[in-house]
Amino acid sequence: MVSFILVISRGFADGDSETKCAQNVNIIEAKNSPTIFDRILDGSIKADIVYEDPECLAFRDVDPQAPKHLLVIPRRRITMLEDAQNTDQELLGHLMLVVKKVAEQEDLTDGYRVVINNGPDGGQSVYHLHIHLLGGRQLNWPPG
Ligand code: DGP
Repeated sequence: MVSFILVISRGFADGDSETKCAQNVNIIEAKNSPTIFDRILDGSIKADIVYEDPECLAFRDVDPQAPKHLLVIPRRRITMLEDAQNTDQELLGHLMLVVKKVAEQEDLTDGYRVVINNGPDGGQSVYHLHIHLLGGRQLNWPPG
């Protein structure tokens, strides 16, 4: 009986580690490939840009999850939050202040939500760090 349970649980563990392994390969590939945001930054793909400065860009999300859904991205690529370094501190602080500025610009006077998706479990799909700014409706908690 004990060995039966061990076999079953080992089976699940192997399945899990295979999935994690495939995810890691995908992340390495994603981190080493250009992203769609590079093309927005170089102007080869159009975006509805609402703010820009020498450090960053803010534009409307192509697949909005709220009446107002914007993305703030650094021009210099950091693939994901977990790859940020101490030397990125000033840039990260700047991005947060730009989020605040864009929220004011978009008249989000009743509040808003700021989200960074990190990695597969966080739902990150574009491996160029970006901050989601969502507002214009009551947002639910917890998020899905
Ligand atoms: P995330 O899942 O956190 O990696 O969010 C990536 C977001 O990027 C997602 O909400 C959709 C948005 N997005 C993807 N491709 C484009 C695009 O070509 N243009 C714009 N404006 N947004 C995009």
